[in-house]
Amino acid sequence: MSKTFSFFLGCLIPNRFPELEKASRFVCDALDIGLEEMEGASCCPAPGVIKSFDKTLWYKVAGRNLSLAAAQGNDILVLCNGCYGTLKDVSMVLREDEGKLGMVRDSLSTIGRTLPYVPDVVHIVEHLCFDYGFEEIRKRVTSPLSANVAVHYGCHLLKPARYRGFTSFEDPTFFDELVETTGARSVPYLEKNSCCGAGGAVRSGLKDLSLDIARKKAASIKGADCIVTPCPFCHMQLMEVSEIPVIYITQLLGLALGGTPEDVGMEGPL
Ligand code: 9S8
Ligand code: 9S8
Ligand code: COM
Repeated sequence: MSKTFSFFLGCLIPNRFPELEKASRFVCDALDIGLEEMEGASCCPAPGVIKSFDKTLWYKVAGRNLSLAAAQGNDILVLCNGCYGTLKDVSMVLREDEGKLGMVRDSLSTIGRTLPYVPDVVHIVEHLCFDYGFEEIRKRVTSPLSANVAVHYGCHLLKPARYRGFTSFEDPTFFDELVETTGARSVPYLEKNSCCGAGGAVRSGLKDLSLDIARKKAASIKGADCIVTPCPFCHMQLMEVSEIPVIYITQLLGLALGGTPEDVGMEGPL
């Protein structure tokens, strides 16, 4: 077993996209990545919504989720850019700012919880690229793919830059490289680095505008067989406007690692 994480699912995957959970468990199993369930985990809470309205509440609720992982002695693995944008960023702030750490600890003590240390938080894409490693993944690919893929990074995987030391948000390549370990080819497109339009509560508040942004993005994709996402929120948004299939990174990887479409929650082959 390479490493065991507390597995944070967030809201969208259990409620709308259980197939992304299935595919992610398949990939972690195939790569020997250990997952421990986080019983009692809540919404991260979503950065674009709660952080914008009540930052103190945002720290406290995220702190409670961090405390569940700390009780298991693990770092946290997330599958969603939004969950990463909250839990990673709060984890970093609490390690830098004793005042905020004290505030969160006081709040946790009122519900009988503690935060003995601040767990690190990693996105599954970050873990696979920078810790697990492309070489190790390539060794385990048994069914190479030949698809042309439009890679969508989303925002929170790349920003804020001060907490994303592993990449540049101007010209990131790590996700493309991960996709290409499967044999697929990442194709360039004009709006590649732009937002899907959903985040920051734009989809909830201004749905037409939000979908216009997504349509502009999807329309700039040429010559791809599918879009690959690292985020269930982007996933939901792009599915609504895309003429080509939208799949999640662990679905693509799962197929290359020998999974059947059913193993990765797909109705049929790519
Ligand atoms: S949890 Fe509640 S709404 Fe969500 S999926 Fe990702 S961000 Fe965190
Ligand atoms: S949803 Fe996921 S990460 Fe975000 S804010 Fe801009 S892009 Fe789509
Ligand atoms: C986007 C999450 S992944 S949020 O809308 O910014 O909270």
